[in-house]
Amino acid sequence: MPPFRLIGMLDSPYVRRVAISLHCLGVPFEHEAVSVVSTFAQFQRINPVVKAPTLVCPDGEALMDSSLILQFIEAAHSQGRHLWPTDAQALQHDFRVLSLALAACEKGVQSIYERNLRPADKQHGPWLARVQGQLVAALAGLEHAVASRPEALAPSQGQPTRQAGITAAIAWRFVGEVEPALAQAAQHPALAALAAQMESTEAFRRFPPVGPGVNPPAA
Ligand SMILES: N[C@@H](CCC(=O)N[C@@H](CS)C(=O)NCC(=O)O)C(=O)O
Repeated sequence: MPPFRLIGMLDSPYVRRVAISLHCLGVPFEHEAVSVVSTFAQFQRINPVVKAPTLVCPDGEALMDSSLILQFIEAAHSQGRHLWPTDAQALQHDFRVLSLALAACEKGVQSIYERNLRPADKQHGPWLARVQGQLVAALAGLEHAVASRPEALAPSQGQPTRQAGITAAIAWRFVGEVEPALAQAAQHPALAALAAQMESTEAFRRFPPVGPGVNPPAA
């Protein structure tokens, strides 16, 4: 059977979290760096819905949504390995962290789509301000949530072990590149420290957030 194929650019925080998590879970996969923007038609041939990440299973069935992909992998293909705590209170906290990190990613994506894909004369300032305000709130909540239990989310013996820590670190790096003025390390010291620890692990270095970003397709 061919391995799983992970389709999408690693500058997408969603693709990157799936790549790093699959690696940490010991699940073999092939990564195909296909962009939803600059190589839309190529992506469409793999998955007509054009959502990154797409996970093509060995039988050809394509799955979407990073959280669903990871839920499926941990349920069926990780040989008992998982990236979640078993204690109910710790799990609740990890879900809080993950939800804030995913919200920050979503608002970052909306911000770049508004600024980079929409023609300048069609951009809507109040919408961008709303999105940026939500992004600031998500980062503030994430900083607070990470600061309350930094050690639990940090890598252990050089390995990421918690999905919440992985995605918080990826979100921080992503938002820092998309909206650097909003992601200041001085205001988010716990998040910046967690991300620095994560980015130095082998898993994070193996899957750096490279890609063209969300540039408009060539005219
Ligand atoms: N909730 C989804 C979000 C994925 C997402 O929005 N991916 C972007 C790339 S960063 C995408 O597919 N954009 C193309 C589109 O939505 O048309 C997930 O967790 O996978």
